[in-house]
Amino acid sequence: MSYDHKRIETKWQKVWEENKTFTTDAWDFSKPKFYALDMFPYPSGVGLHAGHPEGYTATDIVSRMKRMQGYNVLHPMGFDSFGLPAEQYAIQTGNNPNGFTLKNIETFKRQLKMLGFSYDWDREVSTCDPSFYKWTQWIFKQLFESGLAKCVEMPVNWCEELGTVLANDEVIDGKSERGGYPVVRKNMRQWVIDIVQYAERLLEGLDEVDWPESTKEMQRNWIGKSIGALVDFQVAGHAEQFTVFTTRCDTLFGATYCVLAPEHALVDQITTPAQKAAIEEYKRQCATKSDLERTELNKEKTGVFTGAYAINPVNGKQIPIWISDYVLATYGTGAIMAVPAHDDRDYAFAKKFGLEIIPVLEGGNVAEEAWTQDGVHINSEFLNGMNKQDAIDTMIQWLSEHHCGQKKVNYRLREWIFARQRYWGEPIPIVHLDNGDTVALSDDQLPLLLPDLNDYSPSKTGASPLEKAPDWVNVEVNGVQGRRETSTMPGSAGSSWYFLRYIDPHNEKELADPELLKHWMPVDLYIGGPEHAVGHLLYSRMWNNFLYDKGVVPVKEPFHKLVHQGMILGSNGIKMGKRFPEYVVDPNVIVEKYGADTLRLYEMFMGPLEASKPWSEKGVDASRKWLERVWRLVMEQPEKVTDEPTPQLDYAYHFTVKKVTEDIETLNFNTAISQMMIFVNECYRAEKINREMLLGFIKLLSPFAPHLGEEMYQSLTGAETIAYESWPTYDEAKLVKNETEVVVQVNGKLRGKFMTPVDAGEDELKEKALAVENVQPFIEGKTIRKIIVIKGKVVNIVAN
Ligand code: ANZ
Repeated sequence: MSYDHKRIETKWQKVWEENKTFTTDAWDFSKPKFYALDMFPYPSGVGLHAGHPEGYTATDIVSRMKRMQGYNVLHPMGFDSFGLPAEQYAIQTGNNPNGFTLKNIETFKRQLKMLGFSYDWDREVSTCDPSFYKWTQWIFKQLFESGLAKCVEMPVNWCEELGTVLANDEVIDGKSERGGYPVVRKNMRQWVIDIVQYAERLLEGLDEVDWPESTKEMQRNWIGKSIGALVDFQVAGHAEQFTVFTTRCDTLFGATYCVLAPEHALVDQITTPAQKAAIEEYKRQCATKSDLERTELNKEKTGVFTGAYAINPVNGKQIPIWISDYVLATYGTGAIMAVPAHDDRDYAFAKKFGLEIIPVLEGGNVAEEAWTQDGVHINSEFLNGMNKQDAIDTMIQWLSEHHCGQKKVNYRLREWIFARQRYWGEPIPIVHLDNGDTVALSDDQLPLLLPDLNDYSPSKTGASPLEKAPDWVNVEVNGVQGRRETSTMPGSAGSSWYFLRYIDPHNEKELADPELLKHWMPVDLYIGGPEHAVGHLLYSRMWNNFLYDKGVVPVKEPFHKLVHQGMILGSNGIKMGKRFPEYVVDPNVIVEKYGADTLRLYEMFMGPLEASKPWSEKGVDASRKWLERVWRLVMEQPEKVTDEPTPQLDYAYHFTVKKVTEDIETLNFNTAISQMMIFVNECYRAEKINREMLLGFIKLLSPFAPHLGEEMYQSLTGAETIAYESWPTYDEAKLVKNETEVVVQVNGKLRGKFMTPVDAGEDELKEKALAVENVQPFIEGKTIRKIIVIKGKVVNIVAN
């Protein structure tokens, strides 16, 4: 019988499903635990793409090996099912996005099952399912009650086309990440989560985890810790003062003007009548620019004088106050002291507008450019002669003593905007009472379900579609009338904690049983795309740290080891996706034609897991051919299999067991496959194969090609499943190569070969070479002129 992938794969998927082969008893603490997690997919309308199986196969291989090694493995899957695409569909069709989402989830599930992943489907979660989002709302409530979730007036990224506010990581070059629509800054009342409170913890935690260094570095940069000082400036002739954040308070004597962000609250109050029109016009222009555009170093500096002056606290000098877009409202205090002699942006600005430049550090030539390196302080009274660090310390001391400043650690990390003016998300379980109070729903009112609507579209003014359900919006709490919060949570809400729910997905009393959480957390291996490096992977760390503080989860860091799979590129090396439909590889088509085992094997053989790799149909074909070769070896040559030892395969077998085991552990799947290929070649060459070795090899292969593994194993042993058979072990003693193969040439042509101890001497090799059966006819009746021996490799007989 030839290798019929359709028959085998359908058969085993049915067996696994019917026998619940991969159901995990989470309460079985008798074995060591292993939690292998995939980043769950967003169930889009188009189904799986070729990129999904890559990471999913990797965790599946590890999970399957770990089970065979005696671990109790938790390997779940679910769906990140709230979000914009389903919502856009709802707006276009007037249907509730729920139905569309459920249909997509069914498609995804069918495809995931078709690929033979060993998920425990009894643990499936879906973030849009009320039994799940009840707990998302519950966590939000804890954050609210801890003062970490709050409603504040703040500048936000407003996308009119999508009718919603976007997080910083969803805005690229002033356009929405999804759809590429223009995004402007606008002040709005927003729910935010004060992730900045966790900035220091999030930095510290990075030292504990086994993550790619590049991802840790991205998180560090995103958090952007900066140690500096706050300095207060009085506005001349006004009662008001403003505060600047500076990392160089030692240069205060060189501050010759101040700049407020155009959105700074003080601008309108201090602007003189003469400057009013110019200031207004400038503010309007700035609203359309992204932070990135605004702070770009090389761009022409722009700005407008407010007409007001600030008093430099250190010398009482009056210096002009400007506004400019190079100062961001959202960083530091939204105001700076400008030291043009020692800062490039300030220098360019001062040059353009003819502002004073006073050097306070030795070195450089301020007539030409800013001096941004270190130097001894000059023109700075009590700092003169000091180096940078001493001067900073002295100045902070001076500022504190004079009550006009203090040391300050600042983070680039912003509050996490936690609201969307959209329908398809978790309702925020909050009521704004008519008496001015803002209250959370009581636990027994959770989940707060979404109402059905006739029209799901957002409004261009920023009002949520939920406003269209007055029966839902208007409520009474303890006799007080109020209105429900109508914005919904962002897409990142459910994904910030889903890994906890898998551990105890049907618990109705708690988010998960504390004892189970204690046993199963942290996740041992988490695989997913690098695009989540600063979004999801930072948010979920914050929630987990918060839940740790609340005593809900047992560890601070949720993901012990993290790996990003590389991108699968089109065969021309271009990223596959919507823009290049001709290069999109549909996993359905590959599975139909070649089988899931071939697809899995191929995606693991393409190259290192973390590298980007071009797709090649030839490569798929070659993977399939190799599986057929394995099939023939195991299934079509019964006479080759023996219970006797086959010492010539000892080395190859034991080395293969060692290599494949270690390579799976370190996720070097491509080299594991190469080694299995070498072993199969050895088996073809050998006359006989010991049965135990053959079974051991099938076990090694089974995590990669599980259907084929099951089928071959069953036909040799009658076993019901290979999934919990014990993983092969190797004998260290057999890893010493004591036999080697020597080839024999006659007049340079290959004529035969023989096995010999690695340390055999020259005479022994010559003698053996001459005795090889196949060599005989080529030397018969000839005179042997010379025999050249390369030890352990070749014997060349020269004869005529
Ligand atoms: C005076 C000064 C003198 C500065 C000097 C630098 C060099 P990091 O390290 O990134 O935290 N700054 C502060 N708030 C800002 C805002 N909202 N928008 C734009 N720039 C802002 O940078 C801190 C420095 O960036 C601060 O120190 C401030 O300029 C500027 F020789 O103050 B400095």
